[in-house]
Amino acid sequence: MYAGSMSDQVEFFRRNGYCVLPGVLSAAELQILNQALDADRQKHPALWMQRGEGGRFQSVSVLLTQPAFDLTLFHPGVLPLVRELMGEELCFEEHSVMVREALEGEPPAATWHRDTAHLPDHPLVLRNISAVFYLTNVDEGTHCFAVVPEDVEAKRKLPTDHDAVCGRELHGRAGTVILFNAGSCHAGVVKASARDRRTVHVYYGHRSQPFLSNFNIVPRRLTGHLDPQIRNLFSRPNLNTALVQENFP
Ligand SMILES: O=C(O)CCC(=O)C(=O)O
Repeated sequence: MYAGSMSDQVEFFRRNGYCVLPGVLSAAELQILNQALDADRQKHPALWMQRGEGGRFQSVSVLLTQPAFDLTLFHPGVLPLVRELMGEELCFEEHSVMVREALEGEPPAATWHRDTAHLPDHPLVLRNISAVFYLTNVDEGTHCFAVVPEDVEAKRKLPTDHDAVCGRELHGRAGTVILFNAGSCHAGVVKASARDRRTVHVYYGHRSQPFLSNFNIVPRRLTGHLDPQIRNLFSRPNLNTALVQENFP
């Protein structure tokens, strides 16, 4: 079930730079994605980068190996709101899947940061938006995503500080999606936890802006998708994807 109407979510996002969408993924979708994640870590361990932080593993390659993850790129419970917030120039930027493993003992300090700059001329000063899909339950006792709320007026001053005094931990059941302005200060907060936390991270941007990163190669089933609305999401490829398309027609 979604909390509130789309206009409530837009207003909350305007005042805070993020919003929480509970119950987006069904039990069946969660099962498919968790199984695909397990299969991928088993089959392609070399693609899961160990990124420190007490057991952070992340793959930017699952679009190549596990098409099940396509549903996180244009989920009907997420994409219409993303389009409403971003506008019609919306395009895909980046996709990754992360596991933060269970951890005994002292957790590392959170690394607060902003992923991108803001876009001064946009109504929400929103250059890039990120959707974080929780594939496992996230609560006080698990690793979690946390964000510093910031309203549009504050964002118009184009802040760059990493002040996390007011950081807010966002908890939710598996299937919850967090949408946040990637220019907001945020962190993964690691806890001493008996459970791992699994997430999918999708970034979107504007076609008129330079691409955000060069991590992914987007497969042809997406760049050539039969649905023009979906195909359009992939119409401003990053350099890796453009080179593959150009040199391997
Ligand atoms: O682990 C998390 O929830 C946050 C990760 C993060 O900050 C990032 O990918 O930029």
